[in-house]
Order: sequence, then structure tokens, then C-alpha cells
Amino acid sequence: MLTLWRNARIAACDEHARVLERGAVLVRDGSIEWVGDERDVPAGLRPERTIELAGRWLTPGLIDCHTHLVFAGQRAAEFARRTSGSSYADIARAGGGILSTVRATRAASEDELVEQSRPRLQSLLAEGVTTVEIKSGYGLELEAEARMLRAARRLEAEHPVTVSASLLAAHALPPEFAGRADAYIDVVSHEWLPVLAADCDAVDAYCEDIAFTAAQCDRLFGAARALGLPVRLHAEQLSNVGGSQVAARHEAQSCDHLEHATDADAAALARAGTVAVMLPVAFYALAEKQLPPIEAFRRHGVPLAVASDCNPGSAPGASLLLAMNMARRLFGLTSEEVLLGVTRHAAHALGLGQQRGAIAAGHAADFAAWSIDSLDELGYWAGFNPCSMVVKDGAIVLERNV
Ligand code: DI6
Ligand code: FE
Repeated sequence: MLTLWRNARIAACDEHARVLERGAVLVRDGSIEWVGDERDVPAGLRPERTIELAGRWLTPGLIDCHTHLVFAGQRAAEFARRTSGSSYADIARAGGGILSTVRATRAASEDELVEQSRPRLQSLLAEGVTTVEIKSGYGLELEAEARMLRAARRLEAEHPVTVSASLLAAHALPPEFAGRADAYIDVVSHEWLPVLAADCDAVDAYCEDIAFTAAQCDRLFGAARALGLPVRLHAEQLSNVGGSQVAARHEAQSCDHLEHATDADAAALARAGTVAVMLPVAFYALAEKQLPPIEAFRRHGVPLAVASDCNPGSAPGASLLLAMNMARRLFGLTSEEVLLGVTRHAAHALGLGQQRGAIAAGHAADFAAWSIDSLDELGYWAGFNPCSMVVKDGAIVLERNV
């Protein structure tokens, strides 16, 4: 079936960042066949259906390229401790933090994980998100990590969304391995990865002084790549322990957080073609002070993405639009950087740059339509959602009166 989407203002987010004031898109069977000015719609093609957008803004469907949205329970009591002065690292060292969600997640069945995670996914979908990355990392034992990945796949099957699943077994040291981090990395690398490789799209790790060292992440990544799995890394969030350099050495798809990254780190990421993912909700919720080196990323030409980091500890929430607002207000990103950060660059961060993230011929017809006057309104509203329609693989999957 050939559908003509017409009378749209289009932010294509393609390699030329084209903006069409009176644009049209031809979609055949879920894929974009042509995009351009209305007046240039190829003659001779007979669309079987025409959708009139009445001058509305159309962007690619948004991509949230860093979430931990599958988990059980919540950590509101820790948030209260943090707002009265405790630090995230202190709570983690005392056995709370990630390990507290590990206890709740291990105790949850696959059904319970799906039930508890569904509202978070649906919150993102209502904001125009059509692709979402979901990490494991709260199981930290083979079966519980596998269960998290299965829950992510079930959420994908139930909703109009593409899920990219990352195995984050190296998120925290499970209590069974206390004092034996190297042994844990060996088990994950040589016993778990071969079993779980078919169930995930990439391997992630948390490189931090409260988590895993650069050398441990390096070894894990070596094993992942030997199995043909791409890698991504949480690095330089609270301190700089050399994670970006490891990520760059393994041509990571993305390196995420990066508040404490240096100019040399930015240069290494640029050379490796790694996307720097900004997670301002975590920066905000932890009341961090150190800003990521945005100017260095720009100077070296590191592509910037923005993501929600949805998780029960450092970024409790499920709003990519809020992350976009915070990326502008707290990190100083421009509205264009923020839009590319949740479309084209986010697609690249997931290795999906050829299929999604742009309104371009050959890409999937994933769109979001917006009730806004100008693109500057994306990342302007804090706590308000101007998304009026979501289109997944050519089908309208959500319409909102806004
Ligand atoms: N960095 C984060 O922002 C999340 N994980 C990570 O490595 C936080 C996860 C949590 O606190 O539960
Ligand atoms: Fe994270």
C-alpha cells in the first residue's frame, strides 16, 4: 500500500538536517520511499491513501537510546536520603543503590517485570518514542539477566516499538562475588555472554570507581566483540577512570554520561565514531556539579545524543521530552542538537542509523507529529507533551488531542 503524507512541516533529521516548510512523504508498506517538497511529489505514483497533516510539524519517531526501564520496585527512600545530604556513591557502597533494585528484580517473575515496566514504556511511547534501548543489569545472575532480556522482548512484542536490548551484567558486583570482581567479569565474559549473545543487541558496562575498572571493562569488551557483539559504556559519570578510552578502543557504539570526560577523551571518541550520550536527568537527580565537556565534543565533532536513562536510582522518570529540556537548560545544547540527539544520532548510538532516526528514503516510516509552532519548542516545554500523533512502520499508533 502506498500512502502520501502531505502538508507537513518536516524536520527530516537526515544527513543534511533538511527542513521542509511544505513537505510530503511517500510511504510504501512501512518504509519511506520518497520525501521532499509537496510540489515535487513524483508524478505517476498513485497513492492509495492520503493523510493530510494540516501544516503540523513532523519529525522522525524519537529514539530513547539509554534506558533501564525494566526493573522491579522503586527507590523513593533513597531519593529522600539524597535530598537530605547522602551521596549516590555512599548509598551504593553501603549495599543500597543498584543492589537494592537487584534484590527486588531477582524476586520478581517475568510477568511481574513486564507488568511493572509497561507503564514506563507507555509513558515514553506517548511522547513520540518509536525505538527504545533497554538494558538488563538488575539481575546479575544468569537466569535473572535472561529474564530481564525476555521481559524487554515481550514489551516489544506487545507495543508498536523497536527495542534494542543491551546486556548490562557488568552493572554492579553481585553479593555472591564480593571482593572478586575479576572473577565475576570472567564468568560474565566466558560463561554468560555465549549463552545470552543471541538475546541481546549489544553489551554495556558501568565503568566507575564504585563499579568496574577500565581494565575489567576492556576484558569484557574483548569477549563481547569476539562474539560479534557491539559495545557501549557508562563512563566518567562520577569520576574519570579511563572508560572513554576503553570505549574508543573497542569502537563502542556509544559512551554515556561523560560528565568527567576530558578533551583527550572527546578526541578519542571522535576518532572512534562513538556517539556521546548525554543523560541530564541523572545529572539533575543526583545534583551533580560537573558539566560534560560539550564544547570539546563539538570541537572534535563527536555526535551527541540525549536519552532518559529511565531507572529507579539516578533518573527516576520516563520522559525523553524532559531529558531534552534538561539537555538544553542544564547542558546548553541547542534545539537542533537536542532534536538530532533523539533521532539520527540516537539511531547511530544503537547501530540503527541506516534504518531509523531520519525521514529519508529507505528508512522505516516512524514519525512523530507535533502540535508546536516552531522546532524550538522541542526541549522547551518541561512537563508538557505536545506530541499529537505517533506513526510506527507506516501505521498511526497513537493520536492525542493537544
Ligand atoms: N548509571 C546510571 O545512571 C544507572 N546505572 C548506571 O550505571 C543508575 C542505575 C541505578 O541507580 O539503579
Ligand atoms: Fe544508565
